[in-house]
Amino acid sequence: MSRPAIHVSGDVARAVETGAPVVALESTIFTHGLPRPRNLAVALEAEELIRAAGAVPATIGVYDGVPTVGLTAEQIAVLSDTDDIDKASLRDLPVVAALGRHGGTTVAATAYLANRAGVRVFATGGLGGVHRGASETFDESADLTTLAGTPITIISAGVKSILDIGATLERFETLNIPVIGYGTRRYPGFYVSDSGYELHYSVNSPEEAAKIISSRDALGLRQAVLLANPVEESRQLPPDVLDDVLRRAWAEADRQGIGGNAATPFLLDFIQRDTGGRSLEVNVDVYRGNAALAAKVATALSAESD
Ligand code: PSU
Ligand code: MN
Repeated sequence: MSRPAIHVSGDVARAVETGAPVVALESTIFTHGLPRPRNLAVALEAEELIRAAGAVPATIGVYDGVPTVGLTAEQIAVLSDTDDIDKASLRDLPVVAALGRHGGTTVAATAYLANRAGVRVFATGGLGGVHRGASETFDESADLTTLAGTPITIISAGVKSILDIGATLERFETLNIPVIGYGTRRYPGFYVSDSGYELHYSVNSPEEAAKIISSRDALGLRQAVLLANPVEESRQLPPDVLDDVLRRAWAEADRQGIGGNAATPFLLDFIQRDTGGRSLEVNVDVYRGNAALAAKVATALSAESD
C-alpha cells in the first residue's frame, strides 16, 4: 500500500478537523537560516510560544522523504543537525520526497504544504522576494509566485533586508498579493522596523486581520494575505549598522559569485557573523513576535468560523 504523499500529525489533523487554531512554521529558518545550536532552541521556542497562546504549532519540513505537517520535536532536532540537508522550495519537493531525503522547507514549500493540510495561518521571519540585480540575474524567490496562488495568511516582518524591497513590493502588487501592516503603515524591513516604504493598509487587531482573511476567502481569491509585523524600534538593528553590513555582504557575494538558492543563506550568514551575533538576536526577536501574533490571528479566525 502506498503512503499518503503528505503526512499530517495527529495533533494538527485533529485541530484542523475541529477548526481549532493552528499555526504553520517553516523549517528553512532552522536548517539554513540560523546557526547551530541556536537554530534548534529557536525552532522549539516558537512552537512553545504558539502552544502557550492556545494554538497548535505545525512545523513543516521533509523528513526522510516524507513532507510532514507537524514534525515531532525529535524530527526537528534531527533536521536542525543534518549537514547535507536540502533547502526545499516547491520545485524541490517532489525530488526530495522521491529520493527519500531530508529537506528544510522554504516559505513557498511550507505555504503549499500547510494549505494542502488545511492550515490557514503561517508565521515566519522574513519572506523571500526580489534579489538586488534581479533585472539581470532573474533571481526572485519562488515565494512570490507561490504566494500568488496559495490562499494562506503569512505573518512576517517584511521581506529580508538583503533584498530589493521596492521591487518586491511592486511584484506583490502585480501578483495581487495584499500586504497589510500590523499597527503601522510603514513596511517593516525585517532587521529594522521601517524599510522606508509606505503601505496602503494597516490593521490594529487580530480580529481585523481575520476579517480580511475571511473576505479574501468569501471572494474566492487564491492569493496569500501578508501581515507585516515590525520588530519593535527599541530592538531593531541600528539602521546605519545594517546599511554598512549590507553593502559589504553584497560585495562579498558578488566577489565569490554566489547565486541561486545559495544567495539567501550566504547573505544571512555574512550578516550574522559580521554583526557579532547582533543581527541574530533581532532575527530571533522578529520570529518570536511573528509566532505570537500568528497564534492570535489563528485564534480570531477560528472564532469567526464558529
Ligand atoms: N527568513 C529567515 N531565514 C531564512 C529564510 C527566511 O530569517 O532562512 C528562508 C525562507 O525559508 C525563505 C527563503 O522562503 O529563505 C528564501 O530563499 P530564496 O531567496 O532562495 O527563495
Ligand atoms: Mn533565488
